[in-house]
Amino acid sequence: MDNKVFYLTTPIYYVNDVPHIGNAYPTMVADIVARFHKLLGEKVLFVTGTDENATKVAEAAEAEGLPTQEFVDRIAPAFEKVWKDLNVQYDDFIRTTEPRHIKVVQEVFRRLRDKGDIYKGTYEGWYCVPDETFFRESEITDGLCPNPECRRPVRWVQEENYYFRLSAYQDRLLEWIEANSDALRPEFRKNEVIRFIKQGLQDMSISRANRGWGIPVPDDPDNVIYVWFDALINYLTVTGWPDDEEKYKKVWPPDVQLTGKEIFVRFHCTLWPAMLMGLGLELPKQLFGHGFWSIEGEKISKSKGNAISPAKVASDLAEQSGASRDVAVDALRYFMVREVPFGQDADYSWAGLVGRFNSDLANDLGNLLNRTLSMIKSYFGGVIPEPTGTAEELKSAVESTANEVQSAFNNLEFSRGLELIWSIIGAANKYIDEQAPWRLMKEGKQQEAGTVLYSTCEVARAVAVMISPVMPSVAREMWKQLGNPGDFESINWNDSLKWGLLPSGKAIAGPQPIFPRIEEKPKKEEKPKKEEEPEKAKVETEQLISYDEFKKLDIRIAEIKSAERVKGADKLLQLVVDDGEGERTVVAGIALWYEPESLVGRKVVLLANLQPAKIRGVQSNGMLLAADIEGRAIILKPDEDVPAGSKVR
Ligand code: ME8
Repeated sequence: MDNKVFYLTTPIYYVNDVPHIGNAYPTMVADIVARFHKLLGEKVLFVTGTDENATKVAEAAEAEGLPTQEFVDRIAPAFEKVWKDLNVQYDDFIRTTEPRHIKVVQEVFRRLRDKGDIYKGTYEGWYCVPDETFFRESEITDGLCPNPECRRPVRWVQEENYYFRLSAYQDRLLEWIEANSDALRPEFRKNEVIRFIKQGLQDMSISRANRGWGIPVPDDPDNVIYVWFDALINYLTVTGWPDDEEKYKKVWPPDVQLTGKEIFVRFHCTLWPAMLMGLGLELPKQLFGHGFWSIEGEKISKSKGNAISPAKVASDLAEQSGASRDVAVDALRYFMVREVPFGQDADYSWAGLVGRFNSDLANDLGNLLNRTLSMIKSYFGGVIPEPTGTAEELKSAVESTANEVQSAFNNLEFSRGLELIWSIIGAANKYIDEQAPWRLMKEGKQQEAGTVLYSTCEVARAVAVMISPVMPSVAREMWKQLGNPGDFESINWNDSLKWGLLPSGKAIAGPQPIFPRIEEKPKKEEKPKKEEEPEKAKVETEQLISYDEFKKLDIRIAEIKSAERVKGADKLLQLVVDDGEGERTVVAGIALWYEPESLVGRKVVLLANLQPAKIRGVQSNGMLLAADIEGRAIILKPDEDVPAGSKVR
């Protein structure tokens, strides 16, 4: 259907605690998916919310000494605040204590009871309160919850309850999975679902004795509806079902439902579709069970005190880098979807985050924009030059990659999509190095230099469009620095990714680095190990240096802090570098091939204990190491981002 709204959901979170980086994950991912579909020109309904009727929520309130309603009213806004802090723009936020939800849950209950799918019986069994789940006798060992993420003691519960006739849906569920190959993803979790269903489904207890918290069973207020039965219905409530038929028709069924792996199999892929079958409603197009984040190799848990708040990570990143908070938030969003293919487990570490920030964002993306804009400033007075030709290799890279990125994002393959975008950034950086606009300028080829810089601006513009779902604030800032080539609010994947839309002749401001690098202190020097005596070389030693002589060389990584031309010397640049211990001046003969501004922030290899020498009146304290290709100097750089001061051995 043409005007079908793209409907996307996250799990709704228990309000027994404020959100940590793990709960933030599916919400951030959903925001990326929502923004991507909006960028494709689709109408989107992106919903998240809070699950408030659980026993564990009531217990958390009791522990705080607060009435449950007051407690949930206090925590639910904390979720909304975190989402706002992470630049998450949902379209609806549902709380399961809202009247609109209570009404729909009772309606579903009534319909299924009238139809015979819900009946009354006595329940006896093992119940895990933290997971709000019943388990089979065969699943319990040592009296502990079988969920590996939980492993807390289960309780024996005996109650007269209402049951949902889940067993009746076993075959239909398997048929549905078989007939819809994309409905459950990733594939390996789909296989888990099939195994689980094939083991045999039992009817499920879906009510509890009313202890003052929960949605009352219609016409039987001594009982409340089981929290999972209630919570899943939130996905229906927000569509306006059954009263707002117009809205419901536009929205239903969900296009993508994201859930963590622990609630994927038995709730989202078994109970939920069976409930919908019972109601005679269409099933979700896709349910995706994502992986879990650990922190520095440890499971996230309150008792370990490692439940980091995403807002705190973003503030730390902003503080340590000097980037704006919005940029830091974007960097966290980028990190979380770039680190592993969506679906797999991942590990968070500060070092991992900083590594991505420095290498992918500062060195690759930031550098592309900064060096392009700073050369436009120096060579073209800050006016975007008119291209005289087309950089075909960049144009076709952008156009073909944009299609691949689109299908990757469509398929929730974010890390692959970003990798593809980064391949274009790499190609553009390489293109600048090879075309060397600074040399073209020296040779009086201003038009050619203009074409090169126009082309790399175009790449930056296309990159801004493509990364905008993941890093909306960064994309906006890049857009601004590129002189606002069109209204950012109305960018669109199909139209904005055509080559050549950047208007030339427009004045732009100079570059303002978006991602200032984060300097990690070099690790303390390890005590030098006792060197093994090298075997006496038997070869001719005249041309060779001894190991002892080599050891005298102090070669290390340094970071260029500033760079300027040496007056009256075409080939020389005067650089101030940080060698890990302090700053020093080095003169390097690279001015023909490197634009001073483009060097700032780069890591280079420095021979630090060369005798100082005066070159054209400037004292040089050391030497930058470079490869010599037919007289052209190509400076060396470490393969990965390493701190200034690291020794080269
Ligand atoms: O289960 N890594 O709510 P919940 C990745 N209310 N994702 C994580 C995570 C981690 N370490 N920890 C939590 C509930 N999550 C029910 C859901 S839906 C109708 C009802 C994410 O507050 C993951 O998506 O325990 C998981 O499924 C969700 O938070 C569970 O949140």
